[in-house]
Amino acid sequence: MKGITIALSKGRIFEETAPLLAAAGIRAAEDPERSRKLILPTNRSDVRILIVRASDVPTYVQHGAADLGIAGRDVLMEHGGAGLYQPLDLGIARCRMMVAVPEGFDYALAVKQGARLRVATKYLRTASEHFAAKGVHVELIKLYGSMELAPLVGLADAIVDLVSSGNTLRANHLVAVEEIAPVSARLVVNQAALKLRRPLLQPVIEAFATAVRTAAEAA
Ligand code: PRT
Ligand code: MG
Repeated sequence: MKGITIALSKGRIFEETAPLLAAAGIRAAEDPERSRKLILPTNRSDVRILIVRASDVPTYVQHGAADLGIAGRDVLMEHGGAGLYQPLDLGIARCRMMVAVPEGFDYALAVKQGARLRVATKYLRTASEHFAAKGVHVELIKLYGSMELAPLVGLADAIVDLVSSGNTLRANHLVAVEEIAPVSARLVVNQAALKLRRPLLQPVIEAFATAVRTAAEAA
């Protein structure tokens, strides 16, 4: 494909990206929430959108199956970023990567006593780097979703997960005890594609940058 391929996930990333795409003059021909198509044409004949799982976006871009993609910093920290140029923080899909424990669990004391914490998460790399840097011994338990359940049923002492409103933690009697990183969505670009096809890709990247600046000024 000679044109531009953009990898996006449905849900909050697509919803919050649509206005930025529109500002760059790109509109999906179909709503990905309704369509079952995985390759969406756009109003521009030279631009198409791939609908992929959020955690798969960096993989598509790294291997050049997509030129551009939008992925949360959480996903990029796990992926590691190889082969990806990350020119822009889009400031959307904001949340925080946190350590959380059941209400009443004395996390500070457990850490101080050098206890070996069982931590459930889908973010193995991020969690392992975080606790290693603190010198805390952990047994990481890999889950694929609903981490909040694990401490409630004795599978783990703590979780590492994303928190935005805090409602999910509250509803499950958990409290956040440590912030690992603030998270927002980033534009990622295949490094080789940017070198070889800069005239095609650069205007789109710049249109995104302008849209992000305009949104920040309006806020
Ligand atoms: O859903 P799927 O398994 O396909 O993948 P995904 O969960 O990675 O994708 P998606 O679309 O749910 O999230 C895409 C991106 O949105 C993530 O990679 C984050 O960068 C970003 N984002 C922003 C969030 C949240 N906010 C968020 N609150 N992703 C997930 N959550 C979840 C969180 O894991 C927790 O279970 O929402 C719950 C907490 O929300 P509050 O509001 O109750 O605190
Ligand atoms: Mg999800």
